[in-house]
Amino acid sequence: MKLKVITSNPGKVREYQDSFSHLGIEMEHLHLPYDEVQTSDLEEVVTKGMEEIRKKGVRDFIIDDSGLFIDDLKGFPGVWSAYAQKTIGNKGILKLMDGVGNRSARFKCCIGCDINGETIMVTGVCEGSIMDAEHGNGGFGYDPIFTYDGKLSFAEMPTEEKNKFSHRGNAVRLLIDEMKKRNIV
Ligand code: ITT
Repeated sequence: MKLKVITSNPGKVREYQDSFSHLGIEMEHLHLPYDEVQTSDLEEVVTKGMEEIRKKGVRDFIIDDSGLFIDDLKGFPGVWSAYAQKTIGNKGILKLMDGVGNRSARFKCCIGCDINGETIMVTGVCEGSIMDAEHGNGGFGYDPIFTYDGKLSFAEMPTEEKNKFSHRGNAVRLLIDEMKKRNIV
């Protein structure tokens, strides 16, 4: 079985490839830009994105909308995570966190999957905190400043290890459960 991963982000494709390889599902990277509606809801972005992609006649695909939510910044960057990463970047986030006592944060990942004519939507969360500086060269986006265990950043872990604990890894496990219930895998 083949699933298209529709994203501009090759890092996401690597993570999906690692998560699905044991099921014999092959991931194919497809660049197909779709509108990411401005909303406070990851699920809404995914629902609208899936509608738009289906209208183009594409089937059997995955999209995900993810974000980093920092408690002391009232959930910022949250749904503006892509914009904040492109503009202020990790250094800008660290600056905003200067002197902040509570560094708790969570990553969320909402996956929308179109498969065999069915729609599956799941959301995975990973609780953690913002580190004091950037650590590691792996991963992508906010990985160098996020730690789930207070020790290593996601950028210091191989993909396989990040997937064990990450928001996307947790969302994929929920997705696979749903696929099993529907006898897709
Ligand atoms: P697509 O929308 O094209 O899939 P994107 O990178 O813009 O790719 P998102 O909108 O889902 O993806 O992500 C919002 C931001 O959060 C973006 O800057 C990502 O790099 C970052 N991000 C998402 N997942 C992440 C992860 O697992 N680790 C670190 N940063 C992540």
